[in-house]
Amino acid sequence: MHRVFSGIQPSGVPQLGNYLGAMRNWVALQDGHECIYCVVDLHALTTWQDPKQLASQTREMAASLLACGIDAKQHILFNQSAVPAHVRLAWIFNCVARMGWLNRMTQFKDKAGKDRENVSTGLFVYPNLMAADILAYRATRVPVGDDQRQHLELANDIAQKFNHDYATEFFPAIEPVILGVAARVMSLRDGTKKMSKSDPSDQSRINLTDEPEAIALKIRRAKTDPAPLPGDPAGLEGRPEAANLVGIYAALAGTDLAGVLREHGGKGFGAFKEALAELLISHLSPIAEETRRWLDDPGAIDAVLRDGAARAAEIADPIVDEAERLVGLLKP
Ligand code: AQP
Repeated sequence: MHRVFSGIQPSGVPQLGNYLGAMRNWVALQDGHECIYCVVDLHALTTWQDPKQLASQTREMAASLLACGIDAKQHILFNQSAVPAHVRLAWIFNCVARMGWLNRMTQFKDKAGKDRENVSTGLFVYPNLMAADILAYRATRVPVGDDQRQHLELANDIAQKFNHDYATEFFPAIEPVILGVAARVMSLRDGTKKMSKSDPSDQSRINLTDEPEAIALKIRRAKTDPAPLPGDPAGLEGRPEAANLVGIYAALAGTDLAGVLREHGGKGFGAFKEALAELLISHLSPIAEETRRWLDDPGAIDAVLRDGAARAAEIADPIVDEAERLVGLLKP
C-alpha cells in the first residue's frame, strides 16, 4: 500500500483553492492508502505570523481538515512542530540541496517579489523542509495543487542526490498526485494570480468558513469579461477569469469544462454566477458548520493532534535516525 503524505500551512483560513487542489483529494485518498496529513506550522513561520494567532490558526486548520472528512483514527493528523524528525532531516537536506536549485523556485520568486534581500532565509529553504516532511516517512504519493509541482520535482532531486552521495537507495521516488479540473484555482479579482489564503484582499478568495451571503456576494463581484460564456472550452482561451469560474463549477459539479459549457454556454455571467454561488454554498456550508462544531471543543482537536504526533513520530524517528547514520552522525 502506498504511503501518502501532504501538508497545509496554518497561515490563515483555508480557501477554495486549498480545498479543490488538496484537501478534498486528501479525503478521497484515504480509501486504499496509508495517509499522513500535517498542519505545517513551521512552514507558516517562513512569513510573519502573529504569535498570538499561530496556535489558534493551527487548531482552526485541523478543525477544517476534520470537517472535510479527514479520518484521524484510521490515518494520521498532526502539526509539524510536534514531530522534531522533520527539522532534523531538513537540516541534512539543507546540506544536500544546491543554491542553484532553490534559486529556480517560482514560488520563492513570487513570494519574495522585489524584496528578495529582506525575506527570511526560511522562505528560501522552504522546499528543503517540504522534502523532509515527505521523506521522513518515505512517503511515495503526495496530493497537492498544481502550484506545488516544482517543489516536488526538487524533493525528488534531493532524494536522488542523497542516495547518490551516500551510496544508498534509502529514499524512494515521490509521485505528485494532482487531481481534478481545478488543480489551480485563481483569484476572484485577477484570473492570472492563484487564489491564496494570505492575499491581502478577502474578496479575492472564498474561505471555507464564509457565510452563504459572503459567498454569494464575492461570486457576484468576481471579475469577469463582458462576453457571454462560450459553447466549448476552446472559447475560454485568453479569458482567465471566465476559465477560472467554469473550472470551479466543473470541479464542484463533478463534471468537466465541456459539460459545464454545454449547460451554460451562451448565457451571461449574471445567471451563471448565481448557479455557481448556489453550488458553492451547498458544498461549503456543511463543512463550515462541522468546523464550528469542532472549534467548540478545542480540547478534542488538541487530543487528535497529540495522538497523531505520537503515531507520526513512531514512523519518522527510525527513518531519520537511519538517515543520520548514513551521513555519518555519531548516534552514541
Ligand atoms: N489556488 C490554489 N489552487 C489549487 N491548489 C492550491 N493550493 C493552494 N492554493 C491553491 C494547494 O493547497 C495545499 C496547501 O497549500 P499551503 O497552505 O501549504 O501553501 P500555499 O500553496 O502557499 O497555499 P496558500 O493558500 O497560497 O497559502 P499562503 O497564502 O500562506 O501562501 C497545497 O497542496 C497547494 O498546492
